[in-house]
Amino acid sequence: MVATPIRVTITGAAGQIGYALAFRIASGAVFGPEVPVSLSLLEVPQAVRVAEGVAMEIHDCAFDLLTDINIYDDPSKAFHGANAALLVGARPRSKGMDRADLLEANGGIFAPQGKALNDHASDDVRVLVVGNPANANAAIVAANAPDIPAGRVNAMMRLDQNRSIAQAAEYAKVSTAAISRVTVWGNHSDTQFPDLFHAQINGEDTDVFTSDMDWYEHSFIPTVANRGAAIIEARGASSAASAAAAAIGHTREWFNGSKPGNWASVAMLSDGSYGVPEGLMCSFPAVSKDGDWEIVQGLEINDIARKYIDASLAEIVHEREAVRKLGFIR
Ligand code: NAX
Repeated sequence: MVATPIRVTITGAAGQIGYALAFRIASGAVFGPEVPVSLSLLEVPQAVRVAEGVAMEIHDCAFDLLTDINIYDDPSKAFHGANAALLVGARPRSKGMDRADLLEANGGIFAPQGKALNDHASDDVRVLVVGNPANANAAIVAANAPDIPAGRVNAMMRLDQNRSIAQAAEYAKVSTAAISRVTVWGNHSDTQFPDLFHAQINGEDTDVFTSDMDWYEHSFIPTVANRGAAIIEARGASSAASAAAAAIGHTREWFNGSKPGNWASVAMLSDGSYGVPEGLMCSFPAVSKDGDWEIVQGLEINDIARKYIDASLAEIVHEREAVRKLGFIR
């Protein structure tokens, strides 16, 4: 019997992350070698032609798992029947734009996309927001999609987590595979807090990282927080393949479950855990079980971690108030 294809919508598919993402999803990198994939690409009208070029190349890969690929400039059509939606397309900050302008421009994208997801996606849709400002955009999607269960709209923190793991592994002189339980709390911005207090090496608790707080606070945290800027400076363009790999890692774990004993960083609406006010789009350590994330409970948050988490929370609250003033959430 041929399995029913999973319907995946990628927005901003003509952009650089979209280009790095679509081929890998079509090849089975997220849903595995047994699950056929039907791809929908959403773009703005002026980029539809570029998306057509991307689709031609995907077609030319003759992927065994790809059943069909369709391009849209209308969210209600692009999200029709979607089981997974990766919201990558966003409005970047241009010259002269301040933070409020940026939030307003993106609210104009993510509020209608949230409504379209609410009305047209499959009942089991899972939505990952990659486009920045990711937490604010995800909060706008969630507010405009009341029928989608709260935990099923996430903002992507996985790239920050992967960057943290890579830096930690280099410091400890172990492979990245040896590192687990490294997660990032808060906002996808430079206030994020990469948490090494619960890190493990080869499945064992370790103080390798936290016994050198000078390295932790003055080298590791700024390196992770500023990695995106360092890549732009070196490459002349922002992270693309690593962002796509992060979106794939997040979505694969969401659909297929977490590795036993390991945790993921997931920005989702707070349920009040760890003193994070209910309804804030904040990243927590989480595990995926039966297709849903559960926040890891009972972790000790020491004074140092609390200081960083609270600073990031203050920024999320500030952004939420700005978005509320603009009328995108209540
Ligand atoms: P690009 O500018 O290359 O591509 C964005 C694409 O989105 C363009 O093709 C554009 O036409 C399209 N788009 C714009 N508005 C749209 C709409 N309303 N509907 C559908 N498509 C629309 O950017 P790229 O480098 O691919 O980055 C995409 C987004 O990811 C940016 O907002 C970027 O800041 C964000 N990132 C988020 C990361 C994260 O960890 N959460 C890391 C990487 C990245 O910086």
